[in-house]
Amino acid sequence: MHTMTDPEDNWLWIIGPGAIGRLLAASLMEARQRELCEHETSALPRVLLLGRQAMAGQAVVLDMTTPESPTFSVKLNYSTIDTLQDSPPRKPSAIWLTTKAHGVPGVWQQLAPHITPETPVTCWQNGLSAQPWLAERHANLLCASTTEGAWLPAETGANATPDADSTADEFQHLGVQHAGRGHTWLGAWQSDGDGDGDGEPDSQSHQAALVQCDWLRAAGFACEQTPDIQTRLWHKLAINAAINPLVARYRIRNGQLRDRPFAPMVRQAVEEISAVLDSEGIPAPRGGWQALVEQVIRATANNRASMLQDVLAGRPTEVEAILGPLRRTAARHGLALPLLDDLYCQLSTPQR
Ligand code: KPL
Repeated sequence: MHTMTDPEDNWLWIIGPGAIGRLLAASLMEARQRELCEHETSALPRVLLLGRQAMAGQAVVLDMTTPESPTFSVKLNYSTIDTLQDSPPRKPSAIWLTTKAHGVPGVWQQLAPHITPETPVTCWQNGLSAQPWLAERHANLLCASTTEGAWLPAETGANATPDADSTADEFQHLGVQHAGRGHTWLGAWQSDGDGDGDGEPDSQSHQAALVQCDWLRAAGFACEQTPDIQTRLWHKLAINAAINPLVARYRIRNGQLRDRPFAPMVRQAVEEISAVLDSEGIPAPRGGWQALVEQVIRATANNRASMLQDVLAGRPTEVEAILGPLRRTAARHGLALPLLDDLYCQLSTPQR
């Protein structure tokens, strides 16, 4: 029998077992097992998935369907954030935060006592509220921006509870559907005054970003390290701001934005957004903002956007994380955002 090289102390904590958290956890664990089988060694970390909800045991099975292959299943360690206090697991070598943006402050309060200032923490949130908030509290901060498409199967929605079938083999099963392949950018957060956007090649966070890009590539994701993650985050925010509030407000699929009366609203939203980004010096995409937003609407025509799904499920939305930074930047530059302000107000009051 062969001895497998499998460093015991290389643990990645993924906090937030939503669609992206499950996608990342399942893909990394599958790649790690494959590497161990083929080469008897793997530089990929073990994964501990952390969530709020207690599961049947200290492990779960993730069942993932992918665009190319049948469902595969991987078992991985699971713990609740609440139990970190009582039985702290092995210290992590890195942390990926995959909760919604508004979940970050609560999670951070419970997490901070268990990690050192050197632990690299990567924010995977939409919008631009969690990242600057965390940058004030933790220096070794990375951010990721991804266009991977992942959904929770209906029967295992965000509030899934263990069911009789799923515990037949003693572990609770969590599903995730990898709906479409995309691209991921990863980079060190540059706090104001950190430099001129060309990064600090020797910084801890930069090194961590290179390592984590390797992990993601080994797990099958197209990933690029970037010295300017802020611009990437603004671009994703712009797309989300043009699409999500409108589809959530009118409860329509993305593709319906091409029809009347919505198409002129999209154009107005994009005009308001691009004026804010121009004033902030954020470079526009090559073909312009209108073309980029139209292209995303076309590519995701059949989707119910994440904000619409939150509204329909009665969950808090990411409206603050997405429209909040635009509204604050607009106020700083004296710009009016009539449509986006109106959508912000409507979506900030509880939806029925
Ligand atoms: O990212 C998205 C989301 O749903 O949050 C878009 C691009 C709008 C696709 O639905």
